Amino acid sequence: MAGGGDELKLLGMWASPFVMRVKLALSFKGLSYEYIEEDLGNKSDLLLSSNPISKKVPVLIHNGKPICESQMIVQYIDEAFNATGPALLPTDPYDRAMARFWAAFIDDKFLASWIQAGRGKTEAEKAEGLKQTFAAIVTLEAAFKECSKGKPFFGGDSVGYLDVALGALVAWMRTAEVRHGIRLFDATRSPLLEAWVERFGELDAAKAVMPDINRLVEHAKIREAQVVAAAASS
Ligand SMILES: N[C@@H](CCC(=O)N[C@@H](CS)C(=O)NCC(=O)O)C(=O)O
Repeated sequence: MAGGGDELKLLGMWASPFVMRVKLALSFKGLSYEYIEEDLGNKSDLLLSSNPISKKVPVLIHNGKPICESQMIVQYIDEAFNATGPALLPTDPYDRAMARFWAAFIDDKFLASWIQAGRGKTEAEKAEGLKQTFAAIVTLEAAFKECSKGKPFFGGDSVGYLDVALGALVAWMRTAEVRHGIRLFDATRSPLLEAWVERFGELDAAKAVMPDINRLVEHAKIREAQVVAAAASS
């Protein structure tokens, strides 16, 4: 599959931004793999046995050995296939630490507040979530400036670990724009990220794995209705 006798299987769900990270990393590295779509309402035995801790996708199975958690998987791909395609993590230890730090920030601050903006229990909670999301974007704008060192990507001249971590959310950002008219990266708040998001979306390796936005919009509507119904019945 991946070449050199390696067998790679990815357990995923098409709309998941976490799965998208792994697809992007494999795509940028030029690695081939078998993709297995999971029904998260009826998880396969392979998923349950491969990720007994959280039972979530993505799971990458390399020669029979499962790796879980999107960020760990992308790091693993970069290390296990360091001779294939571009390096994703920087080589300098300090820059590597910074890339990992900002990737954690993307999940713990930016994504967490964005989820609150969409799924908060009250309007006030949602508004607070959106406020925190915009604050996180301003911080990420500064991180882009620091990591890219004036070049087009977080990784410099070519995409790196943070481009993958944040790039996986691009399709969902476009979906939010279509559904709610909210443009997260814009010229006033984050001009560098606004330019980055366009540049990233134009990459062939990214286009190859990005989900269709209309399909994502429909999926998001259904998910939202399910969340509302679950909240009403609890
Ligand atoms: N921190 C995990 C999050 C993965 C995650 O939340 N996956 C969702 C799909 S987007 C999932 O598998 N949900 C099924 C469940 O919670 O049972 C990662 O980065 O891989």
